Amino acid sequence: MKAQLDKKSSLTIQILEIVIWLLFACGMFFKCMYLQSGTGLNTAVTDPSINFRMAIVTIASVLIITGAILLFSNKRRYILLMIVDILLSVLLMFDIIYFRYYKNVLTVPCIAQLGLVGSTGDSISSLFKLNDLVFFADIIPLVIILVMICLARGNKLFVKLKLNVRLAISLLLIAVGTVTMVWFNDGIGKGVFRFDNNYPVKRMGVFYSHCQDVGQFFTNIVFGDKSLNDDEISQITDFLRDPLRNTENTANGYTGTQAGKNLVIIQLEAIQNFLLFSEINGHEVTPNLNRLANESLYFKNTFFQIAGGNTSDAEFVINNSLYPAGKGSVYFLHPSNRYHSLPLIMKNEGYKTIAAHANDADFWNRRVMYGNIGFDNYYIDEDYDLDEIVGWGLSDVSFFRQTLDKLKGEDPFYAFLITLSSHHPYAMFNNYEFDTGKYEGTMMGNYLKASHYLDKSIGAFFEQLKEDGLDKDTLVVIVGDHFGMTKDDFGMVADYLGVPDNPYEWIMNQEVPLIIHGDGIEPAVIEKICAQVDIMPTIANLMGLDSPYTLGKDLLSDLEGYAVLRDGTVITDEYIWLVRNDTLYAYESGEELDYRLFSEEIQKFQNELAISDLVLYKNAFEKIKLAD
Ligand code: GP9
Ligand code: MN
Repeated sequence: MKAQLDKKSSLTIQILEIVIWLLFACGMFFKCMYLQSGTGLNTAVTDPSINFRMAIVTIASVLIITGAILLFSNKRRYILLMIVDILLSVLLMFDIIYFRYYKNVLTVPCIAQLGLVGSTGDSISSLFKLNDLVFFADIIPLVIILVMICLARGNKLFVKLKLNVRLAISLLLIAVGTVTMVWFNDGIGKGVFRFDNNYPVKRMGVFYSHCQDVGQFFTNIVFGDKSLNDDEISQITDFLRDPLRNTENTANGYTGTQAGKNLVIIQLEAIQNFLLFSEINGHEVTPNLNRLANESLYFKNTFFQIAGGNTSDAEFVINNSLYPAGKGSVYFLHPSNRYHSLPLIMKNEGYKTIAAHANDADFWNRRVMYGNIGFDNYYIDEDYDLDEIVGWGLSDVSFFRQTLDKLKGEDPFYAFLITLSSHHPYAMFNNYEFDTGKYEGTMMGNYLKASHYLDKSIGAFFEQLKEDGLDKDTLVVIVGDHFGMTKDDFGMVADYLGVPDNPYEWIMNQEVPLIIHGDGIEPAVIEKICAQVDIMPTIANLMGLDSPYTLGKDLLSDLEGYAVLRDGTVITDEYIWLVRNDTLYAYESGEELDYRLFSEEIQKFQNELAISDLVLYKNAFEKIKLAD
């Protein structure tokens, strides 16, 4: 009788053991599928079998993980299973939350900087969806089965598997998984996709992508060879010395016309260009920016170029005319490189250089970076009287008022001012008085309100600039840092603009306002494709300064306009290569074109990213000096 019971319970235990592994492996697979479909990364594009392919590589990677855990004996096997399950589930959940804002899964540089970028709690919770709890749906059944095994075994929480059985199963799983992964690994990261962080996820699944990212972090950043070979040196110098880009050849009617003036760059938080000249219920959302655009040089097709460093990436691109790092924030990754920044150039001209942002000094590692790129002073929250709080901190109105007071008597100065109030998710503007009609109470409505508020602060800034007698002697550049409405919320933007909600309209609207306002500058609307990387050489030209180490181009020269985004997307007045959708669109009509038509030209444009990466990863400006 006892023997029979033992036999029965041992069978139950074996079945339960199998159920555990199936639950773990199937659970992981479905979690990956939830992530991959929830992010839209599995949409069939060039390769129509992409969904099938993603499923197979995901199964393969889950087999490898499962096989590796099975290598461990007895109790350790279960403990490890639970730890791995929980850790991977947390990782996948943060992947999807992060993706909803940044449109990339997490990378090591991003994880490393997470603890350092506080105050993002509201944004994170606004991106979390209840469905995301699915990542933990298997935990309770797993615990129940473990308890059942434990009870059936007379309180012993493990099943002894013979070493040879364990080894055989686990090596089989690892071998099948590895062979499949190798089979499917067809040279990812080459050609027109090589800068797209999502490409490895699409081709090889999310776990492979994380492993590749960890490998790249150690090989490029931690143990990377910082020496430059001759080929790398000439790649950089040939590009910078291109006679077409040489200041002497690109001198134009604007060259030096603003020389000697103060310079103020205002970087607007999360303001997209579609807001300008738009109306809701008959009211302009940005009346002050509209007026300024009409009175100034208004570059109406300017694309932002940020990556994982958001505001700080925009600051970096604008002040250095280099691209940000492909992953993470360049402010955290390369804060002590040698740069030929705008503040350093201005400083050499005898300007006082000031950065101001009424926020924590160490957010985005600004304190370290600003010191290195030549800002004499950096005004932070502690330097202001926090007399009016909006959202994250000091209101933009008060920020501008107090900053202008600080600038009195400092001229000639270069002041780089970063606004803060209009920060995602805009919920604090819910009760702000600006009628947003049918969008009232929605993210879109609050975004319109936040933008209206910021616009009001810009109006007040210009009034005070005039009152202080600085308006004639100051060149003011206004530029947005990045998107305000995430890609997932583009439906509301499309509705607001009355355009279809599709990837072409989305990319066409990833533009920020760029306005250059200065006494004596004739107003003009510039239609050419512009990018944030072009701002520094344009300002340098207007102020009559040399900026030979810039990757951007003077927007007032005859050079053709184009924008290269950090993921390898290329925009010209002819086409848009939208890398994340693997689609080439005609710029004007949005008609789909065969990307092979332009793939060589696209790669030529993308090469600027490779050059910028060399400058960052190898600290190349420490080693390269262009001949005078
Ligand atoms: C913090 C603020 C952050 O100082 O600039 O902006 P973000 O990068 O989150 O847009
Ligand atoms: Mn920002």
